[in-house]
Amino acid sequence: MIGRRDVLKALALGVGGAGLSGRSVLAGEVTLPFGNGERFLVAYPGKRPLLQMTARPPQLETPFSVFDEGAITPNDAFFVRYHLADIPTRIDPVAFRVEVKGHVDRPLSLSLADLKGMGGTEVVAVNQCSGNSRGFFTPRMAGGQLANGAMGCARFTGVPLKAVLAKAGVKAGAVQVSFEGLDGPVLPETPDFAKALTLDHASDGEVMLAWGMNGQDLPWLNGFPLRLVVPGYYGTYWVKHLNAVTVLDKPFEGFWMKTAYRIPDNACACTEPGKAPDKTVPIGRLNVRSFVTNLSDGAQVKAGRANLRGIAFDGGSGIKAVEVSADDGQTWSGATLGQDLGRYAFRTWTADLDLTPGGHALRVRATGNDGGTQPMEPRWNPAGYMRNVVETTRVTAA
Ligand SMILES: Nc1nc2c(c(=O)[nH]1)N[C@H]1C(S)=C(S)[C@@H](COP(=O)(O)O)O[C@H]1N2
Ligand SMILES: [Mo]
Repeated sequence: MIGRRDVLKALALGVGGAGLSGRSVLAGEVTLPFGNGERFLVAYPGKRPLLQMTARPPQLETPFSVFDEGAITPNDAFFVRYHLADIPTRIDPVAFRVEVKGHVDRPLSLSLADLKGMGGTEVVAVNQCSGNSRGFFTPRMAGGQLANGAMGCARFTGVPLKAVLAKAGVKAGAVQVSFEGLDGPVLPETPDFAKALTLDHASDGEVMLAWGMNGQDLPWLNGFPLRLVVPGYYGTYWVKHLNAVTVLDKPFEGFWMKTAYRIPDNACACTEPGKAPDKTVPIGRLNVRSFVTNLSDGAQVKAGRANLRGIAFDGGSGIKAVEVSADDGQTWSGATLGQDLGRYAFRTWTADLDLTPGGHALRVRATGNDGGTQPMEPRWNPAGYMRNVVETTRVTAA
């Protein structure tokens, strides 16, 4: 059934999409607190001004102040990450199909209407790029020099991948499921972006094919009209513009699993700075992090009682506790946790601290229900992934 609204939408997105880069609007400039940190603030279609890391493909970071607005990151502020420059600029949501194929009994070609007919489920989950905060590492490494804005938390609506796989009928002997989107490389030598999950993970009932984000269609640059949502896992698995789901009877060997997005195979996922690891494994779950959102580094504050506010999250065990320190981690006091939007979501917190006149290194540390916590010193690895050091906010009270 083709509704009038759908037709209008296809046209509007087609026109907007065709001029995607041409339509971006320069709205200012900011300097991130590390070398080569100069960024233009650019408004892309459907987005408020965001920090542009690259223009082709668009890679946009969320201004950190947005995280002080609450646990849900607004669609127009949500960060954007692409690997390949040939991103889709025209998609007809009525003609769109996702193919479910490979080691299945009944290959499927599903429209958005087919998927929506399978019922909507929701999850509030954090999408964070593996390289979020990479720009703060020393020694520095190659890769996108991101501050802390390559993360966001949204309410996603979709259908469990489990239900889609059941409809197709997974054949005995299947081991993994791979995922591809509509974007592609500009040069034929560049490997197309594709990711894979084990069949067990793909069938856990939580991995989702999502069409909705915060009650609206997915923003174009966040994967319209369909993306994979892998709660608790790094953004690299959250394939955008998802148009192919392939059940495999042997492990996936593609570049983006076999070569890229791998971490040292040890408990800290780290190496001695400058050293390569002996052995690597694909990156997996988010580690635990926390941030102060209402005070920025270098702020001047009034001496006396200070109210701190922030967010915390982990890979899905849920936040058990947040603590703050006004003396660079010598003494700690507990914060009060805000509303629980689920174990994959940002958890807001507040805390009061007494600040004597003078300089203070404020620290914030979260602990997950699984006992995971944050290190006082950053852990280094050659790709600059998974930074989760206890953050420091230096303020002067007067
Ligand atoms: N099709 C497609 N999906 C993709 C990517 C991509 O390059 N192409 N990048 C991945 C990476 S590395 C991240 S961090 C997330 C970012 O999601 P966002 O752009 O919606 O914030 O998308 C993932 N999905
Ligand atoms: Mo990423």
